[in-house]
Amino acid sequence: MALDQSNRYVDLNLNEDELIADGAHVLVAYHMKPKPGFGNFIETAAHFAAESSTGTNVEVATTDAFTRGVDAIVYEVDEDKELMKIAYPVELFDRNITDGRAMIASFLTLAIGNNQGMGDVEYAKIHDFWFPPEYLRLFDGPATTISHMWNVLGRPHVDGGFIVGTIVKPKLGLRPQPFADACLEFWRGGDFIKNDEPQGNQVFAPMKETIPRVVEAMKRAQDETSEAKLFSANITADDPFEMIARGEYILETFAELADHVAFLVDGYVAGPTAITTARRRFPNQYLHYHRAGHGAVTSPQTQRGYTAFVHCKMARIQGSSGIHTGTMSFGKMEGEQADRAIAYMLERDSADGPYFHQEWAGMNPTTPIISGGMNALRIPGFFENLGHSNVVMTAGGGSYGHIDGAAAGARSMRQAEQCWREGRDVIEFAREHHEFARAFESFQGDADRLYPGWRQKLAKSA
Ligand code: RUB
Repeated sequence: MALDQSNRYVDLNLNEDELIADGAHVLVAYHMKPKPGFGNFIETAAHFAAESSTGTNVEVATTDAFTRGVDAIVYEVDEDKELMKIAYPVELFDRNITDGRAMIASFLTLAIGNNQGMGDVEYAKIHDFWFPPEYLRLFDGPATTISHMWNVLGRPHVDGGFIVGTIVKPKLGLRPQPFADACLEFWRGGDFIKNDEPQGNQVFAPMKETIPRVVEAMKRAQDETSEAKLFSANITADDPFEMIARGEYILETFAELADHVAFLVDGYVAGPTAITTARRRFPNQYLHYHRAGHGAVTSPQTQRGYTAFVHCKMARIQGSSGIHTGTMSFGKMEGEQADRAIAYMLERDSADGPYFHQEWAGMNPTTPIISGGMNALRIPGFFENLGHSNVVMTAGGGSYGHIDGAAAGARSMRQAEQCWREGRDVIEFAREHHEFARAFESFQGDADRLYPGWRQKLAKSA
């Protein structure tokens, strides 16, 4: 049986409203379950708070009065709901020696560090957290926002609307020219292309051969359509210097089109160092946080780690201009309609999480990037659920899988958003919009599921 530390690390008299008004603590809400055969809920929670702040599994002689003043304290528990809330004094978190700023790595190391492997904890997962204003403002936040892209596209910088995007598919296996050709084809109908997250500098598609051809494709697409086009280039690497080298090469190669470039960083696998490298070294570029791998800790099937909501909220704090938020059950990845709360937490200045209300105090917003199995047929329902379309949507299969090619796929997505925005009947709208109608032929499984009887209804009008 572990040492009972609840006298020191638990204080159920602490009041959450007062903690928030005082602004001296970071608050974290976990779902936690003690391992059978060890301590009860309170004892385990106390050990958890100890291990996540000033303590360990035994008393240590070096603890002094100051140390006790920065203990993390369990202030609320509900064993039936497996809920445990912990207040972490802000002083616990590491600051940069260069500029005194805060870092998400330190938050993670404490709030979701050693506690993930404790022998007396069956599992624990962060479901929400709250940063006080004085701590929040020590983080970078986004430098550029979706307004930057709307400006480049020549749209209003507020409510500039839907950005139609894709992911170059196949995921891997295109050589430089076929890759650039795939870009050109999509850009004939769409706005924004991102590298698929593993695409970078493969030997069969070296960056220094691929990027110049992408620039040519962008110029040609812009000439043909008289519209601006955007490209999100993957600069992810283990080594920050490699990321910088890639970023500089890409900007130099796009030259006068450099503001049409976003930088994609695989922020879950490469971590906060990679995000911060891009945020600080390239503050003029739109920072596109891709989250491949996050399901290992965020999946609803995983009882450890943190939720997708928590992950996305951290991405805004770190300075991501946009992050993938999932498709809220309308695409191919896990998710539910209520995940729209993730989008609201990213875009608003004041928003509710599952446990805490966060005031962002003017920190720039982060764009929800909607991706994963989307196509035109899924779009009207998606926007109905979200309530607005000021987002980037990237559909790989939904574009390159369109029966008439990627340009038609892009147009079908734009039409689908228009259909929702104008509140039109989907079948009637399809009768007047060829590419949207052809999306029914292209994605017949979705058509049957979402619009039963579509074949007869569309044929009737033909
Ligand atoms: C999209 C794709 C992306 C996912 C990642 O391709 O596979 O990597 O968006 O998921 P397609 P998420 O459009 O062909 O499905 O966006 O949830 O992080």
